[in-house]
Amino acid sequence: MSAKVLVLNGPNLNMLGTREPQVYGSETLADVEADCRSVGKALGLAVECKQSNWEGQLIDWIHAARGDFDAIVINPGGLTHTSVSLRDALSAYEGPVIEVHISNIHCREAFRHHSYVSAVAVGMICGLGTEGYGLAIRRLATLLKKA
Ligand code: CA2
Repeated sequence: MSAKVLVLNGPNLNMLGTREPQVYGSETLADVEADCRSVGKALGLAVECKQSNWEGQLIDWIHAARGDFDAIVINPGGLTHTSVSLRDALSAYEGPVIEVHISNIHCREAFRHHSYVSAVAVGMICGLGTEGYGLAIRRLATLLKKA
């Protein structure tokens, strides 16, 4: 049976491709999710993608992922910089987590420089555009093979 990877996107990422292309590129969320599924398929992983604008919904999905998904890729959007609760949920998840940001959060406003999530992730990719998601899935394929 294929290992399962959950790709989570947080608040406002449903707006991808509709505004601020200079920051977030021109791909839509549907494009990004299709790319994640296709990278996963090529690596023998089953990839499921979900997006919510609600912190509690993301937390519920992370709880439900325990025992169901082998790994998580998450772009928590603005919750990255604010949410202790999201970090606590990820910390209780037993599999590897990779944090992804489309933009380079360190080149932006000071309030984006700190992430509550990074400390509970095996790694973080930022500033590589939407390609970061596929790269995160590649790394998880390596980690899951080793496990
Ligand atoms: O660079 C990233 O991926 C971010 O996680 C995106 C968040 C931002 O708050 C983080 O600091 C960095 C914002 C997501 C908003 O996405 C939009 C996309 C297109 C149009 C409007 C918003």
